[in-house]
Amino acid sequence: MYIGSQGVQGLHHLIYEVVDNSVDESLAGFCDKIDVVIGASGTVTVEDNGRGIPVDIHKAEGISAVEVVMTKLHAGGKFDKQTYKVSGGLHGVGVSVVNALSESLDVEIYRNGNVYHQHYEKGAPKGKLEIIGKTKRRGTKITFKPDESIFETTEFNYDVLAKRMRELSFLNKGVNISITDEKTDQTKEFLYKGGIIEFVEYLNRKRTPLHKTPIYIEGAKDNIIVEVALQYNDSYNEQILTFANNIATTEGGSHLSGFKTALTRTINNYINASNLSKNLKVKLDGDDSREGLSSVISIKLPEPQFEGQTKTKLGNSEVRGQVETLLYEKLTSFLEENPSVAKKIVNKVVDAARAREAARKAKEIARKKGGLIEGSLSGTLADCQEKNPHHAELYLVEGESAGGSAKQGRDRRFQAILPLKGKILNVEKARFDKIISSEQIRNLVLALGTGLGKEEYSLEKLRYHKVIIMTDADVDGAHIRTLLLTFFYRQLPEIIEKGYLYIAQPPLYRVAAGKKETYIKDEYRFQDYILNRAVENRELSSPTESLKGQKLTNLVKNLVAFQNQVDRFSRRGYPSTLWEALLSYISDSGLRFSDREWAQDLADYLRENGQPIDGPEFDEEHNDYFLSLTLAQNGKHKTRLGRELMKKDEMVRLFQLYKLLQSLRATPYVLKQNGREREANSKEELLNLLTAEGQRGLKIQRYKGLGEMNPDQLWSTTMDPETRTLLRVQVEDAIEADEIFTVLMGDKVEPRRDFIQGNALYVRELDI
Ligand code: 0RA
Repeated sequence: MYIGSQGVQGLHHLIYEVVDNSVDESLAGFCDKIDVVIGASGTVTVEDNGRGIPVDIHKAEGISAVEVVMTKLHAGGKFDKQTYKVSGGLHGVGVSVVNALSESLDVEIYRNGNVYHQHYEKGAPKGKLEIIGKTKRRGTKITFKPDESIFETTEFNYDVLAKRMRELSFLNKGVNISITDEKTDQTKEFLYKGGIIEFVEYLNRKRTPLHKTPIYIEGAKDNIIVEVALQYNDSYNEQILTFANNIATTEGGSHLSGFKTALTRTINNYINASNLSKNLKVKLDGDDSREGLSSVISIKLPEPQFEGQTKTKLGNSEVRGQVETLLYEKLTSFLEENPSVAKKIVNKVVDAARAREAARKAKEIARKKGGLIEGSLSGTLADCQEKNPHHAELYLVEGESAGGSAKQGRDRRFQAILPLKGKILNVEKARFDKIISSEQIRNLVLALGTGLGKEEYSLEKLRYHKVIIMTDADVDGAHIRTLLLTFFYRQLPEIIEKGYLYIAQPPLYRVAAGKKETYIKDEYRFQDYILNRAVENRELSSPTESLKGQKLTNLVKNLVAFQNQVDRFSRRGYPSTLWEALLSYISDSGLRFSDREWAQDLADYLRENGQPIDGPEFDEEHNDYFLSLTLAQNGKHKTRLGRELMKKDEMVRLFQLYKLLQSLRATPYVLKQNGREREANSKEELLNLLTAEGQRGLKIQRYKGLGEMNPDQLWSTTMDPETRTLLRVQVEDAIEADEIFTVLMGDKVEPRRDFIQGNALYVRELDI
């Protein structure tokens, strides 16, 4: 496989590959805008404002240059080797591989005053490169749909992609990169004129930096370009991100070791040269010089060698010395020229060395008490019989009473229970010596078996490969869960990385109809349950049709899907009344945006129906007409209503659903049951009516505490492997995660308040 894997990573690489070509175009100085859009049903569009892929006939091949780029392996972007191709993706395979792995691909090029278009399927051109319109701009737009028969999944992960796009714009200063997910309506735009200096400021922006601006060092030698930015903050965490040719080298490598050596050496020298060293009773080690350090190292080199387990370790040995020398020289002069900054850094480092010494002593005391590995567990853990960690589970349960229920309800053969007494220590605000003197943490670490801290910790000793956090669905539960997540993320990150950490999902609802009670996991299933009840023994009539039973069930399903889509459009500012008018018009007369009269009639019809429509206007890039629609948000923003919108997957789907809802074309709708009749006059009203009817006679309880369940219920709803749902904790975006932990658990109040206010809208229900 050229793209690395058929899993989600390989899928993402398709996007990276295409984007890399645009980034190359920007490195060459011709492009400063790249837009990535994930379509609602699996397409991806990458558009840039570069020179546009050449369209002339390629002499050797006898076909257009675009077609060569799109179909020949390793043709990549550029033909001339002179161009220094820096990004080139992890495998640098070129767009032709993306094309070959795509069900369909469309390329549009804006060049020579023309718009060119060509369509491909599974890598093969279907038709020639054609001129479809006129334009004044330049650039390339590639839309592809990954082949479902090749990839295990075709679901893109927005957060992962957004993280990568942000990274790319930090690493390539001045390029504006945006990413939009039309499935979830998320969008982000990145532009960093300061490059990696801003990257470091970003890493530290929720922290308190020790010096105002990051230290920036750059240099180039033998075709290798080195850039380093660093800034200390008052936390105890080290965050160093390294890149080679825009690729994250998470396993480090020669650039990182050169950096570390130089940093320690420079600071040591500085301390020795001043008279500070007399007051310092302990010797510095490398870790001390990196406490509270945020840094980005980015290097660009002609032939990177990637090694290591995940091929993310830079191998080129010549880089080590180069980074080391450059950093040593420039950092030494920086410290000499900026004594006040130097003083702050040195104080921080000396402080770290002293704290390390204190932690060592605290550990010794802890060890005398039995240590963090062999110590006794003060009787709280109810262990399981299973000794093989693969099959053993540990539940971390909030509160003694839920802990008691869990102990009774569990399967003792493989499930261990550790009840937690109230809140655990917030490790974000504590240094290591304090962490290991906490009783709760000692118990937790003893139960896990791994030990803690550099010298002692070992993942092999972990006694359970499922560690499951089980807390109440209220504010306290969320707080305890966050404290535990903070602990694992900061102190035992490998448990998360290996996928051993889970969150239990107690049911959200208990509904009782008479004596029959049911537990329901989530909102989605709750809605399903209610609507199923709503259609039982009921009949729905419209002026044209009457439905019941399975037909009615199907209709309601489609209605929910239709309404969900309408809601999503509404959130983007489209009027919710637009669709009924638009879809009924086009289901009668078809889609003919190249026909001026048709477009004029459509505009008139929509205006008659109260829609804020302008146009039609002519689109010379595509030789057709479009209308303009004013979006509800602040009444200013306009969008095009034309061929492009109607071709979108989500529009196609909405239209399909509309057709499946033919029986609802005329109003009013009447819902009947045993002579009871209720009326609705729109699809939206009908859905509200069904929801209300479905809840009649039900006792609905939204669940709060685990304590509300007896041991049997706890077992069958939350702990039984056959029926339970567990959420696996994954860190999709380490930078974002770091930031959230810093904000939520750190000691700056301001950013925490902003975070809470900013996210309050996303909280559906808050039980206090
Ligand atoms: C070959 C040559 C030139 C540009 C490109 C390819 C190019 C490829 C891609 C892929 C996505 N966006 C792109 N933008 C440009 C140079 C063309 C010239 O000299 O005008």
